[in-house]
Order: sequence, then C-alpha cells, then structure tokens
Amino acid sequence: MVAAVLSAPGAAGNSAGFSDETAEGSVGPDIARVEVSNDDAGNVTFRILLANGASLAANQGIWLSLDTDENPATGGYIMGVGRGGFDYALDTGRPVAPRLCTRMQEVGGTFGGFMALDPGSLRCSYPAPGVVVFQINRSDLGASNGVNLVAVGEVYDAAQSRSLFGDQAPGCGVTWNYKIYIGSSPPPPAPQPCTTPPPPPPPPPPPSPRNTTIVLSPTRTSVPVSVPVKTPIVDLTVTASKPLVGLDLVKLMNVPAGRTSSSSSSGLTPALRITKHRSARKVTVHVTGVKAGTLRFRVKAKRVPRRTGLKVTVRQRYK
Ligand SMILES: [Ca+2]
Ligand SMILES: [Ca+2]
Repeated sequence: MVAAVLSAPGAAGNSAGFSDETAEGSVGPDIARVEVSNDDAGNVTFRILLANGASLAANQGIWLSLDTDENPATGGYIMGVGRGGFDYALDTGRPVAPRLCTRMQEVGGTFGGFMALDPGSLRCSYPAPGVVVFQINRSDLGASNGVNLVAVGEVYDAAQSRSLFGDQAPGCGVTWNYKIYIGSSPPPPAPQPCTTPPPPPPPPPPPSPRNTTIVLSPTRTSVPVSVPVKTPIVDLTVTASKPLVGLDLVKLMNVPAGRTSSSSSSGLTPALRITKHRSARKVTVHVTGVKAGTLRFRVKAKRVPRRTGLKVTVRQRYK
C-alpha cells in the first residue's frame, strides 16, 4: 500500500500510482496496483493491475468504490469496503463479450446500496493481460475534484446475479486519495480558517527610574535640572533631606528631541498636563503628554537655612 506520485512538476492534469500487497489469500482477482491519471478535460483513468498479469477469469470482475467528494460523511457503506462515504462505484459488469461496465451511484433507502446509472462517459477496456481500465469524466462523478478510492476483486456466483468481494486495494478499511488537477498546477489552497491576528507587541519596558541629586544652599536656592525622557508619562519626585520652606518644582518644560531652544517654553509643550503635590519635604509632579526629548525644570525653595541635599527621581511610564 505504497503511494507514489508520478506527475512531473508542471505537467498538465495529475497522475499517481498506488501499490497493494499481493497474494493476500482472498478469493478472486488479486489487485497489485492502481494507477490513476487525469487530463485537463477532466477525463479520469483508473488502471487496475492484477498480480502476475493474470487476466480476469470469466467469473471475475473489478469493483471500484469512489468517494467523489472526499467526504466520508456522505455516501454509502457497502459490503465492508473501506469505511464508507462512497458516492459512486464503477463495476466491470457481468462477464459478457464484450464486457460492459456500469456506473453506479449510492442511494439511500431501506437497504442503501448502489443503483446503476446511465454510464455517461464511462468506458472500460482491457488493453493488456492483467490490466483493467475505467475511464470516466469527472462530470459524471459529481464534478469531483478528487476521490478516495478502493478497488475490489469480485467473484460472481453461478447465476451471475450476485458477486462476492475478495481482495481490497487498499485493505484494512483505508482508502487511497487522488486529486483531480485541471491545468498545470494544483488548485489554490482552500481559504484558511479565520484566525485572530496576533496582538501587537507590548511597548518596550519603560526605563528604570533615574535619580539625580542636587544641592540647595543659602546662597543657591534654585537649581536647574534637565533629564532625558522617552515616555508620554513622567513622574517627577523631589525629596529633600530636611524640610524646606517653599520647596517647589517650577518652570517645567518639555523640549522634544531635535529642539534645542529653551528660551521660550510656551511653544514647546502645548500638550503638557501637570499635576503637582507639595510638602516641606517632597514635591511630586505628574506630567502627561510628554514628547521624547528632555524635561527641564527648576527645583527651588524660599528659604534654605543650610546646605541641603535633594534627590530628584524621574519615573517614566507609557500608561
Ligand atoms: Ca492484492
Ligand atoms: Ca463521500
């Protein structure tokens, strides 16, 4: 049961060959291989090769079960062949000369089974010893684009009214699949099921807080500070080592990257929104609408009795 794709890249239509074990011990003809091909007109040829080139005996035939919509959930199950889902069957027919062949369609009803149809484009032939050929246009197989298939060896009873199924190729309840390609290349793949687009990548982690230490003194009660910023939200915290009267953070401006002027703060930071809380030991300023660049401000106090260290913490956030 080895499948081998025989089609060359770019060749019109498609072709494939499937090999079956031989001498499995079944009654009737022993199928060794099934070769399938189709042309661009949709004519599909099934070549059933019998083991050792043996020709069909007068009481033997070949039955080909076809799941022509490649859907095991539709169609019928017959006499233990495969796992069902067969929509059509091709049969060599009764051993008359010349042999006829029959196109059958699965029918439901009380007993299920297959009903003979007008053969349509079906032709069968026996071009060499041990070779049975069915040819049929896909239009007579439900406009099939591909088939799951099982070939079965048959033995007719003496009255030629019933047949006994023997060798199945492939056996074990499985099927072979053949794609009917029209044109030089396979059809485009079926649309992929809807998938949720991947979430956008998270923003880069904000820089860790930057600390700056400044010193105020009785003779220097106001100190300029400039810190680089990258995020739209910045929390500035000024913490004094000792309480200071009038401790404040003032003249805050945002100089976007590429702008060097600090002579006028009015035009530089039109979207800046500031919330400030003050105490004698600490000033916190929450700033939003910050553009990447620099934040400049002054830390001051009204009265600085003696040299006092202050820690300026800059915490940057995206939200
Ligand atoms: Ca076999
Ligand atoms: Ca089916």
